[in-house]
Amino acid sequence: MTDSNPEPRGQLQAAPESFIPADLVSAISAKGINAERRGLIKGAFASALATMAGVTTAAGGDPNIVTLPEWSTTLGKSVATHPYGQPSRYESNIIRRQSPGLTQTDQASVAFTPLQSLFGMMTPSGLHFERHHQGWVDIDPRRHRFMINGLVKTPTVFTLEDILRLPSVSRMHFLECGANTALEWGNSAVPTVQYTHGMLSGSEWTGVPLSLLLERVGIDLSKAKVILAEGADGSSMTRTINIANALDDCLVAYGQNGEMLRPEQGYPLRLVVPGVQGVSWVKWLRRIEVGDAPYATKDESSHYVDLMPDGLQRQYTAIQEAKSVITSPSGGQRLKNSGYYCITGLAWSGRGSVKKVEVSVDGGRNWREAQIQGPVLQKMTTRFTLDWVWRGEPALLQSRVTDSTGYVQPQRAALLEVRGARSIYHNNAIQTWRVNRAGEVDNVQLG
Ligand SMILES: Nc1nc2c(c(=O)[nH]1)N[C@H]1C(S)=C(S)[C@@H](COP(=O)(O)O)O[C@H]1N2
Ligand SMILES: [Mo]
Repeated sequence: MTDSNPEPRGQLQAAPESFIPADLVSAISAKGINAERRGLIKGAFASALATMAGVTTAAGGDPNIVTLPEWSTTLGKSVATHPYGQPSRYESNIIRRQSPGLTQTDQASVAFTPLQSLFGMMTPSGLHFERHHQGWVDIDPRRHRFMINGLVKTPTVFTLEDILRLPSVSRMHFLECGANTALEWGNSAVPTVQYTHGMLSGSEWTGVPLSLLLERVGIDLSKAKVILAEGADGSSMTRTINIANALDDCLVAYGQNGEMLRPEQGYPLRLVVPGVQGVSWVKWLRRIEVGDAPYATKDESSHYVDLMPDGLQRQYTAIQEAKSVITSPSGGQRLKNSGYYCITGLAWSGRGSVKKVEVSVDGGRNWREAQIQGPVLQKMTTRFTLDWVWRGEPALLQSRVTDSTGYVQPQRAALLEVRGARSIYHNNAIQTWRVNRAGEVDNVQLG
């Protein structure tokens, strides 16, 4: 499987020395690169600078600085051209992509987030990954209804207007499909981080706390053990959620990154179940039933179970354990020259927050602590960075997160020892990207 349409930032250029403050160079040295190597780092910066200098001192200078481009000498465009803003047309390769090996039909589909091209901790709404069991649906909000029934005093039907009038909160949380990184259980040749980890996105969600709604309809707390959430699409996708989760931080959400949910994300209502695998975040939410025992629906008895080495299935493994991945440099990218690179990636934990991220450039033999780019939020993606000087030698890049419970992300071999290799879901193993002498980065599995 190769990416026939590589995105524009697939080639990474080392930063020239003049971009790097002297104290940063010494900081890189202080963090484990010894004095004798300092000369090499200087050399690497200098060679990168020389490459650039070649451009700027070419006959007559760089035309891009010497000659004014047309956008500096003509009228700009009217605000009327874009009532709803779009990215620059030069960024048109930064898109969700389908994995040819995975999608069986147009409806039972998944499109992955281009993690290699994104910054910070938030996913732009238009690039949020999509996973539909039976296609996305285009709901008329005036005709949409949401019902709570089961073990409650007053079964109630809400309109969207009813929900919008209630007290709301906005919270940032990651959403990860339980099947994210599924292909890495086997000997994967999935080329890019978009396909290995792109069923992960982070957004600000706005909605009514589910606890408030359950209280309002008079939930029978002496009997209630679970809720069943049901969507209005044709997939009959229903999920049992523990009452503890339901009363904790779940939202009946209508907002995503400051505006109404996108249709692909469940417009006009979806359940937000922080820290829990994506399948429980029921989209196009139309019903919640309060019950006293798990419902064992098709999506929790035959699907979304983990086949263990002893042949037994693990059921209701809902929480997304701590996980991290380097998004740049990552598979499919190329380091054009030796020199300074900022290694960066994302870390997250369904059990709390990110405490520490470590990065190895030698396949896990030595680790250095990465810088965490705050704010660090509960059950939300966290950006990390690490300064690195590539000297043109082969490297094996890995990241490893420790979460607020003290749990450490496992190496692949350690995970396989416990889980076997017959699972689909919940693969949170350390990812390895190999850099060869030519600077090409690919996906490899160690151990
Ligand atoms: N009603 C409904 N809800 C659904 C699904 C679906 O197909 N129908 N897919 C689930 C799965 S498997 C995942 S991973 C998430 C994906 O959410 P997203 O498409 O907003 O990324 O939605 C979940 N909620
Ligand atoms: Mo999913």
